[in-house]
Amino acid sequence: MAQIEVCFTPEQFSFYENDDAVAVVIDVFRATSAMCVAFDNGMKEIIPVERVEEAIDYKKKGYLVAAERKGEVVEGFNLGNSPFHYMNSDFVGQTLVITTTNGTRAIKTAGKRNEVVIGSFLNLEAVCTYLKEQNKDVILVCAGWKGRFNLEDSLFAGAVVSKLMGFGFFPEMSDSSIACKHFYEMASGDLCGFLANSSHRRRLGTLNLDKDIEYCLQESVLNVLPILKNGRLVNALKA
Ligand code: 3SL
Repeated sequence: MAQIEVCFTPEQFSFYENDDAVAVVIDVFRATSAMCVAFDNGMKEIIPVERVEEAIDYKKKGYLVAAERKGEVVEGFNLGNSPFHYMNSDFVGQTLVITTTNGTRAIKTAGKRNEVVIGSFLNLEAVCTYLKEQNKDVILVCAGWKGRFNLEDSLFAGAVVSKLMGFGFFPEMSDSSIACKHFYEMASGDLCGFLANSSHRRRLGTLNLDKDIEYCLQESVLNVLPILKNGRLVNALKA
């Protein structure tokens, strides 16, 4: 029977020794949500990089590059991590290079060993449909915040567990997946309210990014499935 586990920070990923599992990388606020929006608006591929210096090198080579630190667009760049930056038909067929505080690090960490799929509330259904079809072990990898647990990524992990069960797929649960499922079931119906006092929600709130928060908490509104292939994310559902 397939197992499902939640890894709460990229720093803990090495403890989850399971090369055959599908790793779903989660950064609800906001990296993986923004990536889903970019693909929904026709982006051809996304190259995640860990360091701002790498992003600068790509920019010098003429690439379209986004960089976020502390929730803000890094000086010298025009694009950051807001889903609203990517609601634009100018991106059709383009390649984006992106670095974010935690999200791109989580992708790079998981991608060294496992198949990587990008998850956010926005593409919840597409992710769960894929996981059910694969019938493999799953590691839900939360980006967290600088090595710490966060609530919104864990909520999404719980949403995946809950939805898979709704699809009639019953993986072997770990304590982490049971806990996250409970979180999600407590919050379901008012995700925004449940997260009212969460650290990242407060952090983004001070930057006047409440509309990003509300946008990122919509469930299954985008039919995209970003997967990592040779260091680049592509939309597996693109016709
Ligand atoms: O940590 C990250 O990768 C970001 O998504 C953080 S923020 O939402 O842009 O603050």
